[in-house]
Amino acid sequence: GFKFQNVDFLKFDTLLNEDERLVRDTARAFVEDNLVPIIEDCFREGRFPRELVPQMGELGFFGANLHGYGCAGMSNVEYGLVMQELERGDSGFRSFVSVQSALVMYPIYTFGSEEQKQKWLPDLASGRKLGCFGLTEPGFGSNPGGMTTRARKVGDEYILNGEKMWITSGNIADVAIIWAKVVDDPEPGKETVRGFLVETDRPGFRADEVHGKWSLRASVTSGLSLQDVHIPASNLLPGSGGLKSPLMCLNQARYGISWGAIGAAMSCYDTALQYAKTRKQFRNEPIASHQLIQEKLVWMISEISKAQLLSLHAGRLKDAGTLTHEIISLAKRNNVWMALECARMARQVLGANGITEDYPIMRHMMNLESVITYEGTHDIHALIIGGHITGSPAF
Ligand code: TGC
Ligand code: FAD
Repeated sequence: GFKFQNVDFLKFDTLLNEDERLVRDTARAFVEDNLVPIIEDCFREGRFPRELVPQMGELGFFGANLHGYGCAGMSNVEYGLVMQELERGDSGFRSFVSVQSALVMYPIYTFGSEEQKQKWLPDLASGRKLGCFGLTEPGFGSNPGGMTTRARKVGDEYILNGEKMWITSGNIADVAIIWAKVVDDPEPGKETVRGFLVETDRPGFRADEVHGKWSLRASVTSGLSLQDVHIPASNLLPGSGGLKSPLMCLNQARYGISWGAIGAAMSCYDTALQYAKTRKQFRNEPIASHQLIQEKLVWMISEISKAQLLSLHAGRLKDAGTLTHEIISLAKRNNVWMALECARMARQVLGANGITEDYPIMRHMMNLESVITYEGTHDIHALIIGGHITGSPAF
């Protein structure tokens, strides 16, 4: 592989303030020094590099855009730039941080009681404790509102039953945020989706790792089973209520993914550019001098540049409190798609070398096949945007 050279066609750095550049450069150095040297081995071996967790906690990467409780209190643009750099390393590695931050810490921060926040957030921020987020079920992926997991209130406990599938970090989590329909809530015969803190050592809770993935191999993915899991009533996230609550968590994660995908695309583009400048064919000149190679490189840098502006705009809106979930859908959908196209083009620029683990491209490509599916598939985001602009939901 090649040492990463900054990708900045648009003088994008002039749109960032000093703090934002500092955070980005810190995350970049962390990834170069710690993740890049081991990630190919991790991916091949199907191993999550857990040894990097304490250092990430010290750098403030977990719950980076939350305030207090040991969190770094970064702006949303800074948080996005961290995600970009982590995914420049590996999408699976970034997924781990997305889940810990956007899908575990954010719901505790937003829907939790003061006691729950004090108990969990500092340990999750430091990485002493890890979490997972259980929304998807074997029969309900794009349509989580159909979930069959149920919680029944019995005395001062809830009893949970159900199955969750495709749960990132399921086998390494100390705590699972489980979304379930509470029966007879708010009145007999009705049901409301709510979030629960489920410690993973509770009797009846089981996590089984998914094997045979050709994507996100450096990330743990699990099926969860809950059979008569008793939890104290105080483990309910009291501010949660309705499908809107998990969807609010997804907004945080999808926003981060829009930045992360730029990182994966940058890695592919930078590799292809450096390769094209050195590889010679036909005229004894680098393949970078051929028009068709240039066209691919130009497509990539054009799309990366547009994606940077899109995510930065979304981040500025988020910092101003005016970002909508439809804009997030547009950014997630566009940027993951463009990253996957970049990976496919970059792979071709490298010819046969492109299929090996000597370069990061094929790994990014395989990873991005998950990223374009999770957190709302490419097509589901089209339907979210389409429903918004036409007023006719087409699900
Ligand atoms: P619908 O009737 O449209 O909405 C229910 C209620 O929620 C509101 N709402 C939102 N609120 C906040 N943020 C959003 N993004 C929201 N979208 C909708 C909506 O206004 C409504 O509120 P109210 O007050 O009227 O009740 O619900 P629906 O059942 O028709 O479903 C709509 C749909 C398709 C948008 C949704 O279900 C969806 O997004 N499906 C995709 C599922 C998904 O993304 N799952 C992700 C699982 S987690 C994961 O993949 C982690 S990967 C690891 C990593 O992050 O790296
Ligand atoms: P389906 O919903 O079955 O969709 C299959 C196809 O049908 C897709 O192309 C979809 O776009 C299309 N489709 C569905 N409905 C419609 C429609 N109405 N109109 C047109 N087309 C439609 N979930 C969690 O809760 N927590 C996690 O931590 C988590 N991590 C994940 C990690 C990985 C590696 C992966 C791959 C998934 C993860 N997921 C997680 C699950 C992920 O969110 C779901 O896979 C995703 O929401 C899609 O659901 P599905 O796979 O069941 O596909």
